[in-house]
Amino acid sequence: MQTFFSEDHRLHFPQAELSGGEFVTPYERPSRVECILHRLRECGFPGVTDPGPVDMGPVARLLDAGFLSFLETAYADWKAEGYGGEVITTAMPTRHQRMDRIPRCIDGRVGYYCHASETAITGGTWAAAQSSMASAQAALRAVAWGARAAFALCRPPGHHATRDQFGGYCFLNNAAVVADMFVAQGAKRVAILDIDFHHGNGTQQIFYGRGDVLFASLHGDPMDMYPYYAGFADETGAAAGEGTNLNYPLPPGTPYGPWSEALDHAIARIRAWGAEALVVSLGVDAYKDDPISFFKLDSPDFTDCGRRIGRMGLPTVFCMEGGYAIEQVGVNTVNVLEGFENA
Ligand code: 5XA
Ligand code: ZN
Repeated sequence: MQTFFSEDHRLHFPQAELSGGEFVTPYERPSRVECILHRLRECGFPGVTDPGPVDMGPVARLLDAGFLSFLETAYADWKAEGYGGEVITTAMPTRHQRMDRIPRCIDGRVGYYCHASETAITGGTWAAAQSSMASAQAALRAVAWGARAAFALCRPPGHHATRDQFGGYCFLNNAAVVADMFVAQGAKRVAILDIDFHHGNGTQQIFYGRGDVLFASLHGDPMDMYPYYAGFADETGAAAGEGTNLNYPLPPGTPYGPWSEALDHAIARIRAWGAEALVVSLGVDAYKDDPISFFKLDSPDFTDCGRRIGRMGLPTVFCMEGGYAIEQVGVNTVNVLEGFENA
């Protein structure tokens, strides 16, 4: 399986993340992908290919134009205002407030286009997010041209980014754009399977009203875990999308047994629905020692998970999402890919 990856991910490395009332070094850091690349080499995966430039056409087709231009100029606008640090919001519109006005000032616009203040925008964020999207698009092209599967080693990740909001370390929703590109190329039904520990609220939002893309997510119960305000089992889709949104919220301490039962259930639903192509939001933060998560999967479980996904027999694009246990993120990620290939 070919990997697509851009060195430009390094352009995004904020100094700090607000976590537990303190500024800490962001968990989502460049060394994560170095560990994955190292493990890919160790396991004899074929070379890593630079994706080339992003194609903003499919991105602009799916996402909000105002949001995209905000992301492009946010850091420059912030600096032009005279601010010294990185772009971090201090206020967001909440219930009882207006959502129909986009403030003129940069502080107000940051809050309008953000849903979680742990995520900072730096001078290199826009270029890095575009390069991450380019990897996802190159993986899609490889599969469209006949490969059974491809791995987009995306950084920054994407699944929390909605049509018009960033947060949860995500800016552009890579998996969503890939799924929409599959549809644009003629697929009638595309499934997104999100195995990251966190609910993919952004992906859910983008496809909630659509019947051609099914979204299934296994994640920490939002009663106990970010993103808190989405990811409940009764969110099943709306209008044409009714029945095509499947959430599997699971409690703290969930081990592989019940997790894999939920996975099998999601896979059975995707099969029965008749998906022609699959996008996997590949996070490995369900790992037992992940520093910001609470499931109990062990490294061999990721191999088994990959095997179960591989048995679906679908053309598949893997898009990297989360996973922060630096010493095991490479092993766990590559275990999924190996399991898939050996299915
Ligand atoms: O999948 N999402 C993540 O791993 C990031 C969660 C950020 C929580 N503050
Ligand atoms: Zn995650």
